[in-house]
Amino acid sequence: MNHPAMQGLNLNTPSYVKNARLIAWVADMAALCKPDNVYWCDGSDAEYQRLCQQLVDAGTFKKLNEAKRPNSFLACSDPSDVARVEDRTYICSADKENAGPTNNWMAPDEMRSTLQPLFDGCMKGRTMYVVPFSMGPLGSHIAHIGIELTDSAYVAVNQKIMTRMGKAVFDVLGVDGAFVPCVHTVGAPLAEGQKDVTWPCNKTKYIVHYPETREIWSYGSGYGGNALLGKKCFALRIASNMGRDQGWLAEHMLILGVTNPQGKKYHVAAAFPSACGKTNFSMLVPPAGFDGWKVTTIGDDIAWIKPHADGKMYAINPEAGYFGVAPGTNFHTNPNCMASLDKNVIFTNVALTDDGDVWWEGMEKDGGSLPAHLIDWQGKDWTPQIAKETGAKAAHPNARFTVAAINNPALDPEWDNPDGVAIDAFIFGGRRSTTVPLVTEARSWMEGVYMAATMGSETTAAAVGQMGVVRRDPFAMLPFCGYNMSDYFQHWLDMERKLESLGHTLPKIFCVNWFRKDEAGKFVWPGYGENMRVLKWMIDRLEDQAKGQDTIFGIAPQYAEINWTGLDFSAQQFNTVTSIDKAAWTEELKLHTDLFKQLEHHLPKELGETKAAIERRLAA
Ligand code: SAT
Ligand code: MN
Repeated sequence: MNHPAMQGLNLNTPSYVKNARLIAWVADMAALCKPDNVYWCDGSDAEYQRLCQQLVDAGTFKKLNEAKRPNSFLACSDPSDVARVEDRTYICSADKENAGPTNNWMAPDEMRSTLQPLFDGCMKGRTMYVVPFSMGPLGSHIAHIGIELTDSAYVAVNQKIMTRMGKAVFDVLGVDGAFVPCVHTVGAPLAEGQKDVTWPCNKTKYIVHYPETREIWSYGSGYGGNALLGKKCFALRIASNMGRDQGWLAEHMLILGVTNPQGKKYHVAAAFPSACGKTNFSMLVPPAGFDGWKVTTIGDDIAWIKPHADGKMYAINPEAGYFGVAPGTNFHTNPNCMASLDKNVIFTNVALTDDGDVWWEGMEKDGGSLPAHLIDWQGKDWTPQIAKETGAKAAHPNARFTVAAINNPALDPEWDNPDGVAIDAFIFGGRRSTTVPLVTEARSWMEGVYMAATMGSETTAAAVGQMGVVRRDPFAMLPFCGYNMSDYFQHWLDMERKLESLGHTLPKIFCVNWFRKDEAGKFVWPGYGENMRVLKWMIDRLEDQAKGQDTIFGIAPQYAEINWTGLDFSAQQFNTVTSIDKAAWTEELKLHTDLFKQLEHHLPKELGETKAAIERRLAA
C-alpha cells in the first residue's frame, strides 16, 4: 500500500485483508500516528505468547510462578492510570442535545482539531497493532465488528482474551463489510534512542466517541475501559446509538441462566454499576437448601438484546472474557471466579507474593492469614505492619483480572450461541446503604423503567473520582449511554409496544439492593450465594407461585415466601432490609425530581406520571 504521506513505512497488509475501507483507514491512521511499524494481529495462540514475552522483556509484564499460576502475568500500571476517566470521556454528536446533560460534549469539528495535533506522531518509536475483533459470536446477526489500532501490546493481548480477536474477523468483514474504527494511543511517542517506561501513558487523556460516524478515539490511557475499546466505548456507548437507530438494546448487564431441579431454565439480565458484584452474581453458587438448582454464566458485564419476531428478547454477551475486580474476590464471595483464575490470566495492579503468585485484599478470608510480605501494586514492600500503620493497600481497589470466559467452570452452554438466549426477567440494582429495599417487582413495564431510570448508587473505585457518594445512575448506564438519557428512557418505553405487538409476555422487571446497612454500618443482607434466595422468589413470581405484597415501590416478597433453609435470617432482619421508610422515601423522591429536572429535554411524560402515583401512595 502506498500512501503519499507514508514515507516508506510498510503497512504490512496481509493478502487476506480485502476490505478497501479498512485498508485506506489503516493507511490514514499510520500516516497520522507515524508508528515505526504496523503489525496485523492474527489472534493465534503463538502470537499471544510472543506478545506476552515481549511485554515481559519490556518490564510491563511479570511472569508469575508457572507451578502456581500457569501462563499468567502481572502488569502494574502507572499510579496515575488506574481507572476509567469519566470527566475525560466525550460524546461528540453533531448536536449537543443528542449527547444529553449526562455526557461531556464537544462539537465534532472542534474535537477533531483538538485531537489532530495530539495524534500527530503519537506512535513514534512504537508499533501500531491492528486488532480485528468481533463483539459477539463471529457472524452472529446480533454481533458487530470493530478494528482497534493501538500502540499498546498490553491492549492487544487483553483484546485477545476479551473479544473474538483474529484473522477470522476479516472473513466476516469481506470486501465491503462494516466495522467500527477504534484508534487508541497511550500518547507517549519515543524519541530516537529514548528508553521506554513499563506503563507508558500521558497525563492528558481523551476518550472520544463520534456517534454519527461510529468512531472511537482514545488518547493517553492504557487502562481498562479507556483502552480496551471493544468494551465500554464500543459495546455500550457506540452500540447504544446503534441500538436506538436499529431497535435493540445495548446494556450494562450480566446475563445468567438459572435452572430449577425439574430442569426448567430461565434467563435473567441484571444491571448494576461498575464494581457492584455483577461478576459474582453471574457466577453464583446456590447455597444449602437449593439442591438441584444451577446458575450458569452467559456474561458478566454487557448484554446486547434484540427483540425477535417471536416476541421475545434475545440477549448475547458481546464479550469473550471477564475484566473483573480482583479485590474482594475469594472462595467465599465467588468460588467459580477463583477457579477461573487458576491459569492463563492477566492481572493488573494486584500484589505480588514472594513465591511469584498474586494476592489482593479479601484473599485472607479464605482461611489463611495475611501474607508476611508482598510487593504491592506500586512496586513497594508491603507487610501487615506497614498496612496497619499507613493503610497502604497491597492491590489497588480497582485492580483487575483479564480471563477468558472458557476458564469459567459455571459457563453456560449457550454462552456462545449466535442467536442469544430469551430473557425472562430484568434486574436493576444499585449500591445503597439506606432507603431502597432488598427486592421489589415492578407492577408494569412502565414502573420498571421508572425504577431503573431513578436508580441511585454509591460510587466505586471503577472510575476516577470521589468514592462512596450517592449519584443517580439510571439503568447503571450513566457513564455508558452514548446519547441523551431521556431518549434512552423513551427507547425502553417503546420496547413495550413493540414486543406487545408481537404478542408475547414481556420480561418482568425487578429492582434490588444487596447493600442496605444497619445502624452499626454493617451490611445486613449476607449477599453472594444467598442472592439465590431472591432469585428463586423472582422465578416463583414468573411462575405465579408467590403472591408478594404491594408496597409504594412495587411488589415485595413476604418473609414466608423466601426459602430460608440453611440461613439464619430472622423476620426482624428481613424487615431491616425490606422496610420502606416514608421519610426516607420523601427525600428520595426529591432526588428523582432533581434528576427529572436535569433530564427535562425529551423526558417521557409517563415518568412524571409514575412518580405522581408513587407520591399518592406515599401520602395515603
Ligand atoms: O474499566 S472498565 O470500564 O472496563 C470496568 C468498569 O468500569 O466496569
Ligand atoms: Mn462494567
